Amino acid sequence: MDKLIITAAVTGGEYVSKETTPYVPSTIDEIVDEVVRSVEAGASVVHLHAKDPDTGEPWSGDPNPVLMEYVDRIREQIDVVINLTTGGGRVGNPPEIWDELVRTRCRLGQEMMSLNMGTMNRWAEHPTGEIFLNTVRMIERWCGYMVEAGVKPEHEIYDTGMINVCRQLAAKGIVPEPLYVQFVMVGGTGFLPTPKALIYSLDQLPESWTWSVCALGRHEIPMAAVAMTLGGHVRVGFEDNVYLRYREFAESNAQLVKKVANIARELDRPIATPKDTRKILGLKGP
Ligand code: KMH
Ligand code: ZN
Repeated sequence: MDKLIITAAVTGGEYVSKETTPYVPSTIDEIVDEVVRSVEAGASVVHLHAKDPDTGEPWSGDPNPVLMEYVDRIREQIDVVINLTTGGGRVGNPPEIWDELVRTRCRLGQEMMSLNMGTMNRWAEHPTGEIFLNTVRMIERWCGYMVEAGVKPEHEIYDTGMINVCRQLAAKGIVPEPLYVQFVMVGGTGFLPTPKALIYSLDQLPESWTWSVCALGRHEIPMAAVAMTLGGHVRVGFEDNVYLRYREFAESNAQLVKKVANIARELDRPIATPKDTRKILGLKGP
């Protein structure tokens, strides 16, 4: 079993702002500090969305200059694998320009990017509306941009049908195998966050592929524990959950990272460093 890759989704993503919790980082200093704390707690990958520094809402307009500053500032502070979003960065941008925004975003110095593997109804209110648009043609183009730039796609899977879209990408040679997939267990309009749903999905995954799990809210830590025992990797952080325990806000993403790191240690599952993670996922390095 590989060492455990812990991803910290520190910025709160598209749905968590200062209105949700006062602890979500939104200024660049806050975000860099949360990244450093999360890496010191055991994270080897950080996943980032561009945020409005005052409100913590998703950045409206071209997110790339904001994300580039995050990458540069983080690189000055600490070694970590950086994963930039493509599901985010749509607020205030018409779909006609998403392609160009993503193509440009492939070259900000990060090693990984999220790639959402299908269109679905959103599981929460969002400024861009009810539909989370990811057509097969978009996915194929964006995947091509990532591979061309030497960036590793993290294939976000919200339902089993999306595993087949991953298989088609590999079969068409658009992305080299083994793929790295993440089961995004959002409940609501996607996977129910249950061990049964995960095991059913794993049955359909080619043996050589590596995988991670993220689940929302109170399901985050229990599903992380299940994933760890099954040999998978985990994602935690304010993008998926803002509570340390029932009705108690986590004051830092690092507290959530520490929780899963402690569970891993009790399971004698060593935790991957950024260097280990680059080896496990075949990353080119910063
Ligand atoms: N929002 C998460 C549930 C992305 O950023 O493109 C999955 C995610 C996707 O992080
Ligand atoms: Zn995200």
